[in-house]
Amino acid sequence: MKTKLPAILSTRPAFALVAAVLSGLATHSVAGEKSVAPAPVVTQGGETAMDIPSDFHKYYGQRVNNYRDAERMIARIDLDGDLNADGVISNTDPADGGAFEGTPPGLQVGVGEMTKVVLRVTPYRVDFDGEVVVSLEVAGINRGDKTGQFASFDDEVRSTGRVRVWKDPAKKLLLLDSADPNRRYVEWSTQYREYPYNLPGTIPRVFYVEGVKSSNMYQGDIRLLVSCAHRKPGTTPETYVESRKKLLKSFRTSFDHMLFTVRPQPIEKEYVNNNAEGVWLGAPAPSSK
Ligand SMILES: [Ca+2]
Repeated sequence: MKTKLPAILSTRPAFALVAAVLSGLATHSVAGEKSVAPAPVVTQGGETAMDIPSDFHKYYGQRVNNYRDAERMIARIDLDGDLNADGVISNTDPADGGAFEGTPPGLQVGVGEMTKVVLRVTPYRVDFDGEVVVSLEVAGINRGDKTGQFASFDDEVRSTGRVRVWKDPAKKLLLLDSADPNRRYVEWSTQYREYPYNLPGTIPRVFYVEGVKSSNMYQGDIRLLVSCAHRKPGTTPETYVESRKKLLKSFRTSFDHMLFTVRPQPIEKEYVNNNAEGVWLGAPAPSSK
């Protein structure tokens, strides 16, 4: 398994770069320590099929010429978080988005800590019948296997970190729990006649990701996926979950994802605005050095 890593990692430069840095750190710490209690081995792991959007929707990979065919999407959807841990979620700062969202470790949250994530939906069209469905789902990634899949749900829960996703910072409304098979998917839908005008009241603009159990094998072992899709009239939410993955659709499903790593403790932050936007909750106050 380990001998395959370099080949897998070299398929994406960002992976290779991060892996090189991490392996350097690992070597250094091993050389300097003797009698430290064995800590969980958290490594970069390999890139998996779950790091590529085509695992979610085949249209992405098969219709190359339509890759940027925005006209076939109902809306653009975008997840943003404070990946560089400075207390600000910036849609224009490359350090808060782009490749960093999909490269381990992704967004790092400590056990007992919560971080705000922003969901942006940009409507493209209004000329359709049916509903617009925005979904949010969580899954663990097996970085020891190219498919990213685990043999069983129990295996996944045992092997990965655990997050809960809340709609509010007071933790009153739970949206997702990666370790609860009944709380891995949540959706919001809106009728075409109202869309996009009722968007702010229907679809959450922000939510909060809480670290519950640390990632004990691989970094970036939790994936949060958002999608925006068209649901035809007459489709029930029950049949929709499977039917949404099929190829023949009136509109393309748009999606975005972000990787998470849960650390045993929160990482130290260097806030540029004293966390004025409440991006981090439950994190220790930054040191005054
Ligand atoms: Ca930031």
